[in-house]
Amino acid sequence: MSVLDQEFMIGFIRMATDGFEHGWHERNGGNLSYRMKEEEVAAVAGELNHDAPWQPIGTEVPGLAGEYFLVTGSGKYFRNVCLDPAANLAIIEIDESGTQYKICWGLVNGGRPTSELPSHLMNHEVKKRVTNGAYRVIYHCHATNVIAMTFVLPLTDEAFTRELWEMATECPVVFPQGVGVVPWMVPGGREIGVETSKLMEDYDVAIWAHHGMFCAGPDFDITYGLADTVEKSAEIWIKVRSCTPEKRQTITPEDFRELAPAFGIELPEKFLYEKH
Ligand code: 2HA
Ligand code: ZN
Repeated sequence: MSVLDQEFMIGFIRMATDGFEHGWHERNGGNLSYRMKEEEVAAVAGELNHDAPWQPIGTEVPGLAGEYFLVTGSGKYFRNVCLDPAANLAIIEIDESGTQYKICWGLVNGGRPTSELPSHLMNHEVKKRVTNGAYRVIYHCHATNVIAMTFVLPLTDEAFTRELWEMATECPVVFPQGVGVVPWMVPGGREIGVETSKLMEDYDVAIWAHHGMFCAGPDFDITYGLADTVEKSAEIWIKVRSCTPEKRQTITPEDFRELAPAFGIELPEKFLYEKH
């Protein structure tokens, strides 16, 4: 079975297409990466080419030594992924020091892995460690309403988590750890990756002010569903704020405390502060 027929490839392409259709990937915006399972690497081994030169990642991820990732290409459009995966995606291998990568498949018309490779790999390294290898997907999208919120709310984990939770009862169930926020920073480098990956120690969602968000998860469904849930909540928040400066009623800290045991989740008290 060819690389293009593999289940992980089909899931990856579907997620890229869904994200584009949702309006979160204008032009070359956003990027996606998937840490392949050993058996998936073995299944496509005959199509991987190891002749390309090693290239610097721009950061160190020793926890990912020897891993293989399917990633979107830098400057490539999510819109085009489903039409020509081999031109817009790459499978890369990480070297034994965790400082270099090599393109083993894809980008057939040239190119490099996503410009956010340092952030993706640093997030993967944290998530692989804290989930004992369960998490495999890192997704960066330019979700419209989440970006809009970063012009209005204070850029704190507490403010964003609480407002997003209040907008839909399912939200604290879907992301009980809350969300982290990175202030505006230059994208594409190691520094923003360091700040984002620190947040990934605690959260599955990191919001980049005036830019977008990163989501992490074990598979494509859960990671895409997380981004979708956060963005829908942000859309409700923007709609409410567009109607009125103050909510007339909402889900209260007491309501959240009642919800938590009913759903078998723990909601950190730092998000259940009294307002005003
Ligand atoms: O253009 O989204 O953050 C790709 C990006 C950079
Ligand atoms: Zn971006």
